[in-house]
Amino acid sequence: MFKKVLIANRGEIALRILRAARELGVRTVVVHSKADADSLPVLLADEAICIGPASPQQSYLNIPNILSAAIISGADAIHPGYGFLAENAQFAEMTAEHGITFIGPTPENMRMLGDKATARRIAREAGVPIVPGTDALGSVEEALAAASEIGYPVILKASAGGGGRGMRVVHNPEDLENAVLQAQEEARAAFGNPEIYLEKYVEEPKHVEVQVLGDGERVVHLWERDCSIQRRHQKLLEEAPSILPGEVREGLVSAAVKLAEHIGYTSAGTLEFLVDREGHYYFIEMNTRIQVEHPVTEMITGVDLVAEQFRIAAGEGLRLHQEEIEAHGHAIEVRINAEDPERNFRPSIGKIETLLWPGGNGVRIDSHVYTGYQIPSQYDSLIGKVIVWGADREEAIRRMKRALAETVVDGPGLKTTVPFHKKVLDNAFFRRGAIYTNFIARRMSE
Ligand code: MV4
Repeated sequence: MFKKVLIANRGEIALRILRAARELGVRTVVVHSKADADSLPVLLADEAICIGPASPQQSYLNIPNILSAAIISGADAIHPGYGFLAENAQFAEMTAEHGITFIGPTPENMRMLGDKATARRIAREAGVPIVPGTDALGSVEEALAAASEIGYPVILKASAGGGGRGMRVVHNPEDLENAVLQAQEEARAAFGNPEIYLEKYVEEPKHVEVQVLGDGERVVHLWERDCSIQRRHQKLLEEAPSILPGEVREGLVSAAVKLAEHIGYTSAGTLEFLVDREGHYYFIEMNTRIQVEHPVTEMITGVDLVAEQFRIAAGEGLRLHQEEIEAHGHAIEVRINAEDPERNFRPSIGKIETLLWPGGNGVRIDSHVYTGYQIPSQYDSLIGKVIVWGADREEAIRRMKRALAETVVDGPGLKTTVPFHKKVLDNAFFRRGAIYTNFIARRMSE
């Protein structure tokens, strides 16, 4: 196992990684920006190193400063968390060049799956269902031909995009030429790569993702999560397992393992699928990182995914076997964001004056905030996650309602997503599992 890990992230995930490291007996170095000098992971770490000013470009994305901090502190591994440098193949490569282990997938894994058109090709090769569509588009004519064969609506996606960025839905052939040109231009501006591809647009799908762990030789799945409850591609509530027939769940997880095995995937990864009303599932993209919503999987399987990332990176191999991974009960996570749901989820920064997290049976809190904490304005607005486990979905919902009723996150002008979550939990469509990617737009807009 490693002696000392550098945690190249902030907020709740920095603390989550720190906790796993402590339990494994690995010393911790937390790097931070000036704005995060009094954050909880910084206060709890064995060592903390300031790597730059508040702006992410100059701190959490500053590769020379992060690598210098790792070398100076004598870290033998770096955990990137999610976001920032987590899916940056070049950063992983540079880390290795300095004799430091990157706790995550190989740079090759990241490059192959980071390009979404390539990820589609790999899925097809592996025999995993993908949405009817194209490889990288060569011309407008090619797009027109493909769309007329597939049928409208279609969706244009940037190969270098992902997570909903750079997508465009097209409903008829008259609009396609302009949409292609605009999508290419947007992709060039946003990602420095104009390449786009086309897919059939799946209407009102469920968004279901499969958690996998691989060691380059073997892959296991840890079942799936439903992440349909999102707003503008920001997930708000996630649960495990999904509300799907057993055969569909079995199909999804075996497709995920097939794809991940096909490329010799290493570390924790998530394969995203769309599931339509008929229960057909289609692979859309793979995330080569630990995800925000990983705790719901940990709650139903009892596996510490971050600790497993450490063990795999340390060369201990995958110790889990598929037969021993059992899913029990139901878990739900809600994201507590410093945002005002009454004002279009506008970020609401401020100081936390009163903080009371829930507790009791089956409740887990992953949060880096404390009483007196000033929420910095430069980063995402996630201030914590409440995760509950119940014997079944009903119990998990009741427990989450109980937990949120105990929760107090208050301060001058501070608003959070807690009241919104309470309404979701009482929504009749949510309660009967009628959740699709349009749930919030369709069922929660008064
Ligand atoms: C789609 C789709 C419908 N059809 N692809 C959005 C996030 C990105 N990972 C892929 N996304 C979508 N891709 C086809 N062919 C609908 C979405 C989508 C969506 C997906 C998951 C969760 C929320 C979503 C909200 C709107 C659209």
